[in-house]
Amino acid sequence: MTPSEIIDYLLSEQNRIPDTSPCMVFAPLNIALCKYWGKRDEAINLPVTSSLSIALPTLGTHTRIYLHDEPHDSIYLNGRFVERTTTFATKLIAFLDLFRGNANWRLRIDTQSDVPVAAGLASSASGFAALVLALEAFFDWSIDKKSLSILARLGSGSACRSLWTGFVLWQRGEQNNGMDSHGIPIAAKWTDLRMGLLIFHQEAKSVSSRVAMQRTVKTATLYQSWPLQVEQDLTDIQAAISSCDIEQLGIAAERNALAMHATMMASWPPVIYSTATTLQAMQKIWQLRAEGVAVYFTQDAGPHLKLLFLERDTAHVKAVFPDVHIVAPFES
Ligand code: 2P0
Repeated sequence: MTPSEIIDYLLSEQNRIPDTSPCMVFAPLNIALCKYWGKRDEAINLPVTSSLSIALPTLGTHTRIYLHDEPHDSIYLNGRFVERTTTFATKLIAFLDLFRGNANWRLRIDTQSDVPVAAGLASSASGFAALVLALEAFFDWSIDKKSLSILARLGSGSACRSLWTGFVLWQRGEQNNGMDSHGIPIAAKWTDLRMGLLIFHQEAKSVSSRVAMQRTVKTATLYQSWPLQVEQDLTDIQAAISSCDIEQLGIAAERNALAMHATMMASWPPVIYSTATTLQAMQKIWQLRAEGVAVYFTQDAGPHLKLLFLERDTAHVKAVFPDVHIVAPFES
C-alpha cells in the first residue's frame, strides 16, 4: 500500500473539507525504552520489530494550523518562519500533500517545540503526532486513536507512539498494508519513576535517524541480531513495568540502547552519535550504580542521554548531574 492509499482507506471525502476554526493541540515527546531501529517498508514506515516508549507529558510539540490565501503553506517553528526548502519544511509539506491530493487549500502552521529539533530528542515524533492531531481538529475527522496513530506513523515512524501518555507499545504488525502497525497504550502507572534529560548541546545532528537507520539495515551484518535483542528486551521491559522493577527496566533499556548504537557503529560509513561528553556521562552513571544508586540510561539518535531512576534517588542524581532536567512521566 502507498501512503495515499492508506489515507483513502482511513478518511472519507467529508474528512477532506477544511474547517476554518484553528485550535491548538499538543503531543508529548516519547522516549523509547526498547528502540525502533530499521524498517521493513520504507514508504509507509513499517518497522522490523515492535518498540516500547514512555511519554514525557510536560514536554512536546504544540501546533496550530490555519487556512490561508497564500499560494504555499507557511511554516513557523518557535515563532520563526521556516524556508520551504529546509529539510524540516520539506518533510512537513510532503506529509500535507498526502492529505491534500488535488485540493488547493494551503495552510499556515505554527508549531512550538519544547526541545531542540533534529537533535536526537524525539522532536519529530511529537511533531508529526501534533500535526495529525491538528489536522484531525481542522478537518473534523472523528476517527479513533488507532487510525490517528497509523496516520502519524506515515510522517515519522515513532510518531505513532506520541498519541498517548504513559507507556506505549508500537506493535510491528504483520500485514503488508500496515493497518496493524500502530501504538497501543499500556495500562500501567508508575508514579515514582523519573526520567532525567541530559542535553549536552542544542545543535542538529549531522546524520538524520532516517538515514542512519537505512544505512544500518543495509550495511551492518550485526543488524541481523537486532530482532533477537528486541525480543528479549521487550519481554524484560514489559515484566519490569508490571512489577515496577527499576533494575530490570534499567538494565533492559540501557542494554537495548547500547545494542542499537552498536549496530550503527558496525555500519559503513559508521554512524557514531556519542561524543566524549556522552561517554563521560555514561562513566558517571556506572560509577553511581557501583555506589548503589539505581540509575540507568537510554540514548537515541543523538549524543544526549536520558536517565531512568526512582524519585527516592533524585538527590544522588542531581549531585552528579546538576543540569539534569527531571520529568515525572506519571505526575501531572
Ligand atoms: C525510537 N528513533 O524508537 C528510535 C530510537 C531514534 C532512535 O524513532 O524515518 O524519526 O521518520 O520513521 O521516527 C527516530 O526515527 O524515523 C526514532 P522515521 P524517526 O525512538
